[in-house]
Amino acid sequence: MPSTPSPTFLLLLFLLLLHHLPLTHSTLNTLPAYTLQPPYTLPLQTNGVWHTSGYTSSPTGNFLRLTTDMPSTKGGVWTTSKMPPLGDEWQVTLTFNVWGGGEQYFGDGFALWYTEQPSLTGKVFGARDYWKGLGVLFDTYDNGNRQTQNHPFITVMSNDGTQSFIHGDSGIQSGVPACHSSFRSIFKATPTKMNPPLSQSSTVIVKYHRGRVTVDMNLHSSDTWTRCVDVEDVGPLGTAQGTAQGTGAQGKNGGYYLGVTASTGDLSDHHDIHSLTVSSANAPAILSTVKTHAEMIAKDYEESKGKEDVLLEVSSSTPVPTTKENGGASDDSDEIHAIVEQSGVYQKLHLIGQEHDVKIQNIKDHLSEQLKGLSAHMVRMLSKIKQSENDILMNIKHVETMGHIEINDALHLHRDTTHWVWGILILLLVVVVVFGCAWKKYQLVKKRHIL
Ligand SMILES: [Ca+2]
Repeated sequence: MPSTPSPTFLLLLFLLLLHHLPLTHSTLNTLPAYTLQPPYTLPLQTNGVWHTSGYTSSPTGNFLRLTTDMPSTKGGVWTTSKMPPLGDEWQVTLTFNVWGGGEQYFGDGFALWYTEQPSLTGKVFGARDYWKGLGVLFDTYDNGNRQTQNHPFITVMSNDGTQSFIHGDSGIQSGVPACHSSFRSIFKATPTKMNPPLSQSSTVIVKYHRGRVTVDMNLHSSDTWTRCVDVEDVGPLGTAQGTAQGTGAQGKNGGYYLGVTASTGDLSDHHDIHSLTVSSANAPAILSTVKTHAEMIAKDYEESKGKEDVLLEVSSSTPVPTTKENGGASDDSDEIHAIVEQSGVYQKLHLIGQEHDVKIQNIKDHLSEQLKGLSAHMVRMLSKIKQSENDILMNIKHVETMGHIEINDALHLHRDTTHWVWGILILLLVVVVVFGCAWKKYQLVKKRHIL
């Protein structure tokens, strides 16, 4: 971030920001100081606004992992102090992934809290029971119906400190609004596959408006938003009147603590938080002020510099000229710098850049998974080929062994047969010679008698 960006540069930043701002939440302004977004390092670099607890980690820096897929863990991320008063209309947008190797049984889940006190541990998804405030509970394990799991369920529970969240009761507490929502992904080892892929994270928007709480879900980066819960007459939730400063300002009528917690029990899952944004109608609408000041300062700056290459100038760290004509501009520039920093322009641009990084990382992860799957397949194929080769060699050896025995037997038999034949032949030869001699002698005797 340049230390002394020029007014024109600020104006360009502002216009770029306006281009990227969601138009659907025009009445709500973001409190940038309370935004959670990658890259993450622990401890969190959020000027002390957020802190993590328990098993929370950030293996890649692209998300906060509240729990890993291992039993009996708890993790969370909470605001260090109470939120500024959010007024009677505010919302929290949370992007996340819940996933693990369990195909039928998994748990326990996570929760988004807006409560009077933070809670770093407890039996309700890593936070304590009997809380005061709002809990949006993402329950992935049906404690009460273990034969036919019907979860995950999302439950909205406003509590005055006297109610207990019941894990049993078929997993859905009587009288407490809830909806079924398949926000979980399953990792299958064989074949290696994530379904749905982790690149398709889910997003929930929890909105409070004058006692009405709505929960809207976008599952796995789809094009569809689904109204999950819509409940009226939710009690006051730290909504005392005042002006949210968006910079951690406190007041005796301040709001509640905001937090996200997760837990695992006998069953487990990864609970990953990608980003969190808080918006409030009570937050100062400083963007229009920024625009007015930015336009004014940019105009003065342009007039003072003529038609030079402004973009080239502002890209350098050259300070804004402080001539007599621009003295007022310099003061305004400091003011606009402060306002822009408070408005979260830099943070928003940084977020845009990070979103691209996250998408690229997701593509890399996806390709890596595909490669791993292909590699595993190749290893299995090579193993089968090797096994077939061994079988063939064994068969050849067996045939050779069998053939050797038969040939030896044949040769042996042949030798035996030959030996017997030679005896007969010699005997016949002797008989022939004797007969020949006898015949010759007979002829001589016969010839003498005739003569
Ligand atoms: Ca449960």
